[in-house]
Amino acid sequence: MERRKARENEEFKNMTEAIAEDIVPWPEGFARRYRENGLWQGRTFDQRLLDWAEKWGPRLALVDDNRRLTYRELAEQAHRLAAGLHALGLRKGDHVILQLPNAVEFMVIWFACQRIGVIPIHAMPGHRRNEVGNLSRLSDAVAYFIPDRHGRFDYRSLAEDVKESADSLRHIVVAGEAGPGQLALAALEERADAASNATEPPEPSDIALLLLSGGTTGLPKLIPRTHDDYAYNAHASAVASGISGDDVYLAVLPIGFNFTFCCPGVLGTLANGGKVVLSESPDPATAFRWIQREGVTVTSLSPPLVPLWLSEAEYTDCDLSSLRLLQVGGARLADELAPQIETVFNARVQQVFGMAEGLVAMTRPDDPAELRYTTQGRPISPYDEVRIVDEDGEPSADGVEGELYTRGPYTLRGYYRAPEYNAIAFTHDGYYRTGDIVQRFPSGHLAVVGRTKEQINRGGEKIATREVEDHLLAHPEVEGAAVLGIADRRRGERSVAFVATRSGRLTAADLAAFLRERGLAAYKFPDQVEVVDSLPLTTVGKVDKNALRESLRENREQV
Ligand code: OOB
Repeated sequence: MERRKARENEEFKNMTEAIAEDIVPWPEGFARRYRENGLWQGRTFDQRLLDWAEKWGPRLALVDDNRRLTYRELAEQAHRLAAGLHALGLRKGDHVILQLPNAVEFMVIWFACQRIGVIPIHAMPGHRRNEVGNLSRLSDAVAYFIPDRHGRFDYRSLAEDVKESADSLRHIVVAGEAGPGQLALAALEERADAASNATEPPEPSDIALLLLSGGTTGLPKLIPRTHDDYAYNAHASAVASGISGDDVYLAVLPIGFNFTFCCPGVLGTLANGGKVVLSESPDPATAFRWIQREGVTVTSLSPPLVPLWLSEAEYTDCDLSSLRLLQVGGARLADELAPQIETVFNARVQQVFGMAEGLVAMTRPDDPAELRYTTQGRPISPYDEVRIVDEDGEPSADGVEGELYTRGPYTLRGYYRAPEYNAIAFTHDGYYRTGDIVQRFPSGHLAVVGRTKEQINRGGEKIATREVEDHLLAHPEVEGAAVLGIADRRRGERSVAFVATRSGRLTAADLAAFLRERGLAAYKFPDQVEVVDSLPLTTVGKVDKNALRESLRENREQV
């Protein structure tokens, strides 16, 4: 255990760049413009929650399998927990990791943090020791919030494991039954001290949360989002989706995902006095029962769920007639599925092309069918600036595809603690290089046609190929590793690992066991492993991924 801890710490240190500047703010001129034009409203999330509780007190805000909370109850519970967190020693600017399923607790903890300026980091349910450990070390997180068990996985032992190699983690807080040395969330609420009311609240321009980037490097990147910018993201998304107080939003994708949380998702619905229903599973049978029971009007899916929902809809006895808008995003939706969604659900499809880094594009419910079905929408804000460039970074001619660069009122200006990476991820005038290849139509709508970044999009789940390669290379029998994404009917893309080994004895199962031992999230395990004697190189000595891709094609043709 000690050796592993030392190794993981060492590996992390070697890979982390010199930490100079934590956060890159918007230049003053931009910030002033966003404020003067009312985009940034100068309210923190705690102030907003209080406003909502005042306006819509007795209305239902949140519903899950076990609880139904009104706006007033949500505010009261968040405030009580904020006092409990304060009594525990959490202070403004502290980082905490949230890894909870879709349940009311997520929101109570989130708003409790906002009240005292504690910054939540949204981890995904599938993340394991590698991801949570790296996040903790990068952010010096002091607390880690987990369920006891979820989806047959015990998060309490994961937390113990993470704690071994993350020195900053002082508290493991468990929604449910705590393990030895861990704290039960319910007990925390009772600890409340009044002193939290006296602490200095956060500023609207402060960081409210850190989101995880899909990543292109060996290590995770964190995205700072301020109260001002994130509230605007929720607002502009809600306008583009036509959200009102009559809407009922169903969260089926993980709540910590930016799409589900803020586009317009949970926050955009709450900001308008609607009701949010939290489903523990995206399975259509479960979701359809929610739709019928709560009168759901809007939900969001990733593309691989669409065929499952379409086929279940043919047999279901549930009444789905309340549904008016079905959002799909995170990966490219096949053109032929979009019209099917509208026919089968008698609802509008809304394509959403977004990123944790900021920019969100959406088709609008009243766009012509052609645009709704074949594009990924146009930016949600008139202040979003979009540039499409060729390989030299020069503007592409109109309609010609190129890499998408963007900056705007809710798009980051730099990753957290990553000055060296920031130097390449942004242009000198602050545009974020998205790594997405898009085509822009005269209406401003974008179609995502490819990618320059070293990333696999496995049905919405992002995998940095470099990260998986680094883990494979740590295996003593592995001499070379190359991971690439290939087209897959169900997920859009799947991952293939080419592994060079002298012994030739390695199997896919050996490698999966090895990656599990290293604590890598299972969705990053290669879907297919090809053991080879050596990897082909380009003339400059890099692994020739095009040749590998070609060899897969040839193999397939021979079968
Ligand atoms: C969303 O956020 P991330 O951070 O997990 O991933 C962002 C990347 C984009 O840069 C793009 O490569 C891809 O995911 N992407 C899409 C897409 N939506 C996202 N590619 C094609 N078509 C789409 N509709 O995935 C995300 C965040 C907020 C809202 C929606 C999605």
